[in-house]
Amino acid sequence: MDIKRELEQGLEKSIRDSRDYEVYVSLVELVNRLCAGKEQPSKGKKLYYISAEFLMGKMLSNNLLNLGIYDEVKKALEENGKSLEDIAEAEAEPSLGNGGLGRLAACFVDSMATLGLNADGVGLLYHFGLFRQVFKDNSQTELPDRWGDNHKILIPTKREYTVSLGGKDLKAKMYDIFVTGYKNGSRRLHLFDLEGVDEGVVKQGIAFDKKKTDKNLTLFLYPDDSDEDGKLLRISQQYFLVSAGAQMILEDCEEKGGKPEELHKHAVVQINDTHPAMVIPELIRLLIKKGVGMDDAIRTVSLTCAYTNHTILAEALEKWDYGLLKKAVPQLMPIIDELDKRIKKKYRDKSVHIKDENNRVHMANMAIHYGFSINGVAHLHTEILKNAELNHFYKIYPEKFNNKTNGITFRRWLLCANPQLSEYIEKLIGAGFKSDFAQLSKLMKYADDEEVLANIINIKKNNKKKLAGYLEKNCDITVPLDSVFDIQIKRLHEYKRQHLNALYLINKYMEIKSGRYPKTPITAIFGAKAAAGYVMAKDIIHLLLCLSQLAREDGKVSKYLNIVMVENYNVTKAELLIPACDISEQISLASKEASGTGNMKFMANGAVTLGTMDGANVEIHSLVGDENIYIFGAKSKEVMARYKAGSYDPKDYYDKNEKLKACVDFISGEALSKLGDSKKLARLRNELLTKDYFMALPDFEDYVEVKDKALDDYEDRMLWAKKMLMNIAKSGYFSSDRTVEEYNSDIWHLG
Ligand code: 26V
Repeated sequence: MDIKRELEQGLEKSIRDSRDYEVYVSLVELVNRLCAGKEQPSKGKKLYYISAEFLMGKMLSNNLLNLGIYDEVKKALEENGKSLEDIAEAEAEPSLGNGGLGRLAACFVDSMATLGLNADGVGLLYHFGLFRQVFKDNSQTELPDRWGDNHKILIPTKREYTVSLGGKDLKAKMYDIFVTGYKNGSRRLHLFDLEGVDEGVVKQGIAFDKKKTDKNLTLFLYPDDSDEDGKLLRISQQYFLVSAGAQMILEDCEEKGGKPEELHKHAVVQINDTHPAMVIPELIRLLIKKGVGMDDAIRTVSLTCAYTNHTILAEALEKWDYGLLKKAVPQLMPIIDELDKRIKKKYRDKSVHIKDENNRVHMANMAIHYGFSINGVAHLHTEILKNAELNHFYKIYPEKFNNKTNGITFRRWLLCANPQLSEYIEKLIGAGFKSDFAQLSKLMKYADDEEVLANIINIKKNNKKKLAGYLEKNCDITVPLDSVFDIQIKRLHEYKRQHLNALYLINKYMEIKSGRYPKTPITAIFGAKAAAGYVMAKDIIHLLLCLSQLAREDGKVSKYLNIVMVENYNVTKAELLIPACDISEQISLASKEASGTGNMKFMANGAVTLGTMDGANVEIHSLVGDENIYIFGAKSKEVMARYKAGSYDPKDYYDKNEKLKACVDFISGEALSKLGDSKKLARLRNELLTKDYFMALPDFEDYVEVKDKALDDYEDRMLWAKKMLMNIAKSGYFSSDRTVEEYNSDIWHLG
């Protein structure tokens, strides 16, 4: 292909005379043309992956790589005075997701396209996405993320559907994004947008009139739902997604000549967490409208829908007030009533009912009864679902429960994010690993090869340099290149325990102040957004930012300890941070992190995990063995027993351990209060001392000991490099291609 000619035709001028953004647009158009040419007619049963989030990240480089024209394009641009890296920067990151669940959905559509499955994504087109995080006075503030100026990736389609909300008819318009498969066909992500959405309703920050559903419906992902209007808006968004999605699915089925009462022969719907669970009653409702009887409609929908659980945190298992549902979606209530009635007739056990005594509708319960599969996302997580959290359901439907350990797309997270490492691996073991990541295990034969280990260290150094350059330019912070990069990046949540890391850093700070210096300087890096209304999470961000300032402004300390909080952490930043990491912090309270996927990305890039026996850490541990991971803290059984006993008191640990006491007190002490808001800091200390719901205090001592051991081991660079290599070599299991293949062979059964 003559790339230059292709691009310049679109530009109507030379590449050289075009601005980066113009070249970007022309490249997107080229990508879309190529994708359209690769589409295959949809044959046989089709999978719809329906999700409130798709955290796609920037798409250009990944698409070029998958289409096999990355090098060609790079060269053509360079010959015409442009750099692909600069042009890729012109792309804004689509803000269509929040965290792991959304990023997983993005990895899955990449794998579906790569594997050539008849499968598409279905989601919403949020104009302002989650929010853009800005730090002010050492605190998080939120602004709308105006990524939409980047609408070039969106392809308008002819499809539109009417969705009734609160008795009013609204119009859903469908836009598509092409998803490229690696050296294979392409698939589509279908996103619904409200016709007539009005960006002007957003006034200050991310505040807006929540009542104006006909104007605001697809503005934000997870708008604040602390009041009734917010809850109504969330329900409305969810229904808008599933109603438009269900209409599309039935239309597809009809187009293929399928009978509505045999929907399950033509479609399978994977429900990504509870947000889209209303697709079940909506499909039933639509089938009944088409003349299918209630029994048949329930039967075929139950054979069509499968549900993935991504969390055991009670607040995330959605329960909607019946009255609110009735206000937003009255048409759905007769169906929900019927589904509930059938369950109540069969089971006396209240814990499996759909509508509870407080008139709340349990979305997960509905999805388990009226779907044919329920899966957890890592071995431990599924075991906890079966044996504890959803045990009552497991007893009824043991055959429905299955595990699908999460995965990541190595195309983005290794090939694109870490080209130097990827090229080096190719030199060592050939290119086969690029389409079969299990082949990374061939690297094991180099575990004692000093030249290989030295090269891996060198690549890590280059990635650290790149990150340091970015931090210098964008965050005005200089980090020593010879320091150990210790990174914790993920949503901010108490169960993920960023504050446990903070307690460690306080301890380290105090050690340095008292003249005990680490052998190698430490650079601790965080990236995290806190939900706008989540007070404790925001207090933790405040603590981290104050700590960062404290270390930075103390010349004696900053030589040994730097604390960096990256603003507005997103996929693009993750791609820069992960390849530069030495120590990957995965320190959730055991039993709380369903899987984690960052842990897998770090591992593939040669970082060594410091973590609890939680989520997929457990599987990482069994793959790499004790010597290539640092495990600490209470195990899940112990934690669950502690909750059950109800006798945990953080004060017991605080009183017993002088070091811990000093660290906890430091939070609201003079040094930090001078830099921040003493009320917020005192509130945080008090929360830890009186509640500590996620049990950071009991794990503190072990965490300090094991982390210090990891830092000590880091001193022997060759030994450390061997650990890096072993992690890379064992990471292939976590390819999302493997996960998606398992979904297909166990759940979807696509041809
Ligand atoms: C729940 C809620 C509840 C109300 C407020 C907004 C909100 C937003 C998202 C969620 C669901 C979060 C579920 C989630 O992201 N789970 C993550 O899924 C990953 C992929 O399976 C997994 O690796 C992480 O461990 C899990 O936390």
